[in-house]
Amino acid sequence: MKVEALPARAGVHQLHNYEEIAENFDWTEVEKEFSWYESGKVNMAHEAIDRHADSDRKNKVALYYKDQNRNESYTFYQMKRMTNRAANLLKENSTLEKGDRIFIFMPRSPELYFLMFGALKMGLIVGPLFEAFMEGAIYDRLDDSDAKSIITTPELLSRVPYDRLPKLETVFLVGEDVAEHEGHIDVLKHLPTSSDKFEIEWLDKEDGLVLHYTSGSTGKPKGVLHAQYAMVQQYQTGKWVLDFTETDIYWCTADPGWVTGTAYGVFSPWLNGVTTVILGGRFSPDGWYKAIEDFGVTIWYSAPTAFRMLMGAGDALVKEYDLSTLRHVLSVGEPLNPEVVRWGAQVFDKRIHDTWWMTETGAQTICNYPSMAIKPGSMGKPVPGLKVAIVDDQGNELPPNQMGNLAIEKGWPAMMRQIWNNPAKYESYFLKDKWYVSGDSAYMDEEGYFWFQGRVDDVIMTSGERVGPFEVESKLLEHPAIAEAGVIGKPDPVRGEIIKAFVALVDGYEPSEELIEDIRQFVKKGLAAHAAPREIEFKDKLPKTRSGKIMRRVLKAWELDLPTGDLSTMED
Ligand code: 6R9
Repeated sequence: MKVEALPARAGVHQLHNYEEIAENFDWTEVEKEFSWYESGKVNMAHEAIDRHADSDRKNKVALYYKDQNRNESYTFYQMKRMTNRAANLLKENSTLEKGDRIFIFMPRSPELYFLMFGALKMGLIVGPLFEAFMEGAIYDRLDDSDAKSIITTPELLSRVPYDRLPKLETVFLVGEDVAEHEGHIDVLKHLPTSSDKFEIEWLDKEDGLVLHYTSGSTGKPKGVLHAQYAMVQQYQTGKWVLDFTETDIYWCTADPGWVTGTAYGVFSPWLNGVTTVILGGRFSPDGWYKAIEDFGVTIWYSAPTAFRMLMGAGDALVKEYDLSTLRHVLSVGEPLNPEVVRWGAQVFDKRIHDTWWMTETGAQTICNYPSMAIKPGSMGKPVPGLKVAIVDDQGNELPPNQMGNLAIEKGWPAMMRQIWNNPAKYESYFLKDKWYVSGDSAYMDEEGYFWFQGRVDDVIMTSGERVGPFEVESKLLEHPAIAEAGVIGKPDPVRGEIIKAFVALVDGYEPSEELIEDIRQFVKKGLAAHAAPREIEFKDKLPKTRSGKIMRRVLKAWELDLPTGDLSTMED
């Protein structure tokens, strides 16, 4: 697919000379922006909060928080005091020390962020968990990482199997009715009386920061460990990609259980001293548009599933809100369907800028920069200072337009530093001791733009034709009756594989043989005959991760009657 480049957006000051910067970029230039460049004393919480609290940004709002019951704001100075209180509370009520693992398992709230940064001030490694996790998922993560502590709520406590976790010493409980006893600490009781002065634990730039568990296509979830040094890339991409300026109001919709919710929910904006909005509670189209209007959001970072759900809620709803403050909209997590891009341009008058990265990369990697011409459907170009290439299975670089493994040259600032407890697994990601192999397949065009094709293990081979499930799903979504679509290859004795689509219908449509035929013809005409699904099955809902990715491996397991594997990241 060859699409004309769109013109660059006017008036943006960063990365106008992408080619030149990308050619010679040296990350030590960015290191100089941090106080540790001189002092050697590193701590994310200092750079993200205290540094601003001790500067002209002291009374600038760091956090706007809103949910059904609360609507609060905290300046950088207030964040410094609250995170100091949290750090003291954690320290005084446990044996926690630098490098110990503490998990956070609770719904979004200001306290979640006080405690997360309080833990970072103590030099702990923080493991964020989705609140939807059930007991098995909690057990696997805490057990694998020998966690010493967890922060949760009385409502979620029953899912923490502390009797089976001998290393788990302290449970911090955030809620109203807390039965405090040995090892169970009532956070809201102690927080107001804890000292608001705290001596930060100084770290080395290679010391641990966050531990995000993520599930692969097989096996148990693995713990991806990031170092403090990730802040260098998280900070700089905030400028280049998110286009942060001093007056922006930024909203990243991701939960901190997903890497996007830590790296770009709080780290990147706060490293840049930018005001951040956190919305609690569940997704609702009205609630989301209202948040943009109420807070005057200027930069909005979300995900394709969310955009698709907003699209499904209809254009009339958009018109009920004043979204005129929005100046930059971005997406991550899944391929951004051209249909969604067209819709965004139409209703927000903004092109949605796609960004590609993954838990393991720790920060944005391939992006559409605001100042660069974009090709809809392309993930964009590599972040300057990173070398990204398409390689074959032996690690040889492939020429433009050839599909292969999307790989990144080892050693970028935010690269994961370990798979917890599993060095062999960590090593297995690298080819020729040079390339980190992402597991995604893609190609690069002559102009250096990267095009996503699929997860390597999801690509379908049907009658000798290679079909990316994403392409078919995108086409299916354009059909008026289809709300969600997931496509897999189903083994077939004749064709190798056939394409099977699982679809959820828009309200008001009913499954029928005619509809199946209509959908098939729609894909045939719109895409290609060989890409039309031979089988179409209707579902009320498709299996998705908490971060919105359609779980094709679950569809495949259903289809083939195989065990579904680890489902801990699945939406409830
Ligand atoms: C940040 C995050 C990583 C996987 C990645 C890829 C998919 C992410 C994408 C995209 C197409 C994009 N992915 N961004 N696919 N276009 N712009 O999502 O991390 O949860 O680890 O997922 O998500 O398949 O390999 P993570």
